[in-house]
Amino acid sequence: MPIKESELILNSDGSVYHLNLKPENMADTIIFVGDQDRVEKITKHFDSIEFSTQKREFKTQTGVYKGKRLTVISTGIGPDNIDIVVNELDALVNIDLKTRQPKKSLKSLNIVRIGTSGSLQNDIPVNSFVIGSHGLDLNGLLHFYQIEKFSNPEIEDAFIKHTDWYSNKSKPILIGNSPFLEKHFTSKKTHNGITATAIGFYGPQGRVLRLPVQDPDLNSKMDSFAYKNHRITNLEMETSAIYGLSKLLGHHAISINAIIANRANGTFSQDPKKVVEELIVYVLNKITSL
Ligand code: R1P
Repeated sequence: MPIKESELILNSDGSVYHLNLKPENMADTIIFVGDQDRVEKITKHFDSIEFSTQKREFKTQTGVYKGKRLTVISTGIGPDNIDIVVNELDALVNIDLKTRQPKKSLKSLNIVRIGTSGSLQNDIPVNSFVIGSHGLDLNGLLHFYQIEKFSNPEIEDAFIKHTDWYSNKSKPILIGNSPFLEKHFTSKKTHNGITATAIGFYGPQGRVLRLPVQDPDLNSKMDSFAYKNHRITNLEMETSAIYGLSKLLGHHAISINAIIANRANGTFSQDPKKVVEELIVYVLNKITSL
């Protein structure tokens, strides 16, 4: 049965609904950034740019960097946007948009997130890079899919117990990264650990302006959580969704965050633009040999 027009929505030019992309517009190796202004901070390093488009917060450029064809796309803020971006990118490569049927031979994309994040650990300072060994879904998105086979119940249960997780919130789910991408991007410069992914910036990350939060101690409980050699290094808003949807759809994903705030000691980078630029150069240097 073809996928209905209401489920896989195409624009009049045949591009996918939110991303405004056609299959030929995208490379197999894709860099995700949150901020649409970060796209050109990456593509300014390219030798050539063949395609650019933007709809809402989703800005895309495809071009060549040192012989490697790359697509850079901004996802905006939050796991809800990742649901749109990963599903539409997968449709572009793994669904025949004319027949509206999944293809027989499926393609795996390489997805690398270059993000910004707050560290939860004193020993992971501002201006460092963190690779998410796992994404910890604290936001509920992955419960809408059949994610069980990729979850890690032992660590999840230990986390729920350690934090006395409030049962009215969605159950945390822990999803691993792509081990081959982790190996490729790990170096002396990177810290590796669990990246927790929140549904919001203020209450869901324990920031109190005028509203008290349900559990004011949640960040410090996350900071002290340990399971075997795993600990939670940082908190942001996209990684678990990227890891979970990539696993489900058969893509490889890694999330690398520039640490611009340290929530454990209250410091903020004096020059967040510089650390993001350093992370861009770091990723570009390594991505050419993928
Ligand atoms: C919040 O300010 C945003 O910044 C972080 C969070 O995950 C959230 O998207 O990442 P990006 O800089 O990649 O957007």
